[in-house]
Amino acid sequence: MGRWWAPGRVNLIGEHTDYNDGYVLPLALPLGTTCTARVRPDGVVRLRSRQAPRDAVDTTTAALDSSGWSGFPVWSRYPLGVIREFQRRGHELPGIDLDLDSTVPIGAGLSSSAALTCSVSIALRDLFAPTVSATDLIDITRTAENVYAGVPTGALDQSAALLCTAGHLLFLDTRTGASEQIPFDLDHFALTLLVVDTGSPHTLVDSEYAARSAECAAAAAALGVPTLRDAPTLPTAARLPDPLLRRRARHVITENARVRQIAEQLRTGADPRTIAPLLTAGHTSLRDDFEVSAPPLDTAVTAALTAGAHGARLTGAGFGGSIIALVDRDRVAEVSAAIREAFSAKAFTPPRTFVVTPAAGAHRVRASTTSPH
Ligand code: GAF
Repeated sequence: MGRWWAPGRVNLIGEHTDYNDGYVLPLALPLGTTCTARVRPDGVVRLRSRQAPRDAVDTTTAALDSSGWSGFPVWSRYPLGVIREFQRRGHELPGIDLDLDSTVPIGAGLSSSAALTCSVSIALRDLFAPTVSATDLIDITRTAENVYAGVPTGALDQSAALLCTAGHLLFLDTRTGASEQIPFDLDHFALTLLVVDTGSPHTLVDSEYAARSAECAAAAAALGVPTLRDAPTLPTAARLPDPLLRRRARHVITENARVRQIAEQLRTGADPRTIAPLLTAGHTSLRDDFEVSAPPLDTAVTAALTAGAHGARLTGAGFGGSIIALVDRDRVAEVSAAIREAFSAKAFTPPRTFVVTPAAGAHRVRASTTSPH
């Protein structure tokens, strides 16, 4: 028996770039999923989740072929997909009990699903397949999400959960897999990163996300390039006759440039206040060109900026979920209160605000510790 833990994430910048072979810059949250695993010899797979106590799953390793999964609750397709992918890659699993417990809010755009799949994947690696590499784990967990849960995501969330390190941003080129840990010590500059979970469900996320992915592929095809990563300049996008595809391409091209510029500035130890306008520009681009924002997200960003945040933007897929704001340490209470008031004035669900510092990526929890950190 053992316990493993994997984090949720916020993405500082680089949204909807991963499935276009572009750049991302996430950090791991101190919130995550704990997976307690026990090997069993009888081929039985038992899944329990504290967040879905009535949806227990009892099946067998033999039953996990990729068809006929409709009887499994949606949440369980993520861990079952991971188990199935290990099997498909030739790793024999005798049977297992998995008890799962998460502190990542579900539907908040903070990547609760990658925290789930990645905690399970490192448990299975350590128990059954020690030679499986980090790159393989990213592939396995992304496949669990794409094929078994049916969400056509890129690799941002899984890479963040598996590769992030405490105190750092992960600068990742999703095409090559090349990554770099960039120190991100906001405290040194008397700054904080405020996360605002707007509490608005991202209901359209599956259908709209798939639509954005298809639009980006169509824009790349119209430009005659493999992906929008290969259309690196705005004049290139301007050649697109369809205004919708032009806007989608413009977002991806400018967002990739923002990620690289922010990484460049932070790498040299610049005051993070200098990147703040790029964060806000990222939000504007997601709102106007990529059209994935929503009224609670825009309200939170505007209220944060008006109350003195240096920069703010939605994080994750959008359509609801969370924003992040770069805020002076001594103004967090004021900015949080301003957001709450703006939500109250519009009769939105009260938001949940919290401050984060970059946490560790996925790891085994030592038996002697009571906390995963
Ligand atoms: C979701 C997806 F899972 C990621 O792959 C990424 O595309 C993100 O939305 C948007 O940047 O979190």
